[in-house]
Amino acid sequence: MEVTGGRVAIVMGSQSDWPTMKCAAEVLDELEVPYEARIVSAHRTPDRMTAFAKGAEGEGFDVIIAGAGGAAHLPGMIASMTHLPVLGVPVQSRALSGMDSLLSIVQMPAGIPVGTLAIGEAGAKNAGLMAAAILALGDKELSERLQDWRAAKSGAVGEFPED
Ligand code: RP5
Repeated sequence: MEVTGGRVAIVMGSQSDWPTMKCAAEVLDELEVPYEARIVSAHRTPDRMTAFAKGAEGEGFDVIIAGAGGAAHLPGMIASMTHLPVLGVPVQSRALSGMDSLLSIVQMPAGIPVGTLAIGEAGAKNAGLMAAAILALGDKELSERLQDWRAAKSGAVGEFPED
């Protein structure tokens, strides 16, 4: 599901981040949470980043998921320009396997928080789930869908390994 001006913004520094960040989109689709995905680079399109961050609330977004790799300034820069919750996804980089991304995103100075998830696809998926959990605080139907989703995942775990 892709709805312009949806409640979750998924932004990423590059087209090359999309294979990772679409894991957030997929889980939001499963939970029927509207989102919009955009490419917003802190380094290559700083004006676009600023316009996005300053306009996000006015566009109707409630939560921002921001993914970037390498010198990953995007989540922190966005967080500096909006009071909306920002969830950061460190994209796995080629040179340093995402450790550079992780440390760039997680080590925010006190006062400007970024909720940092794991490196790569697991982090993107969990960012989608975290965004849904935040929205579910004020949305009983979404809360029920999220609880059902989690129960289904638990129920799918076998008790014994199979060959
Ligand atoms: C970052 O640089 C992006 O978030 C991406 O993870 C990384 C590499 O970008 P490309 O060179 O693939 O466009 O800004």
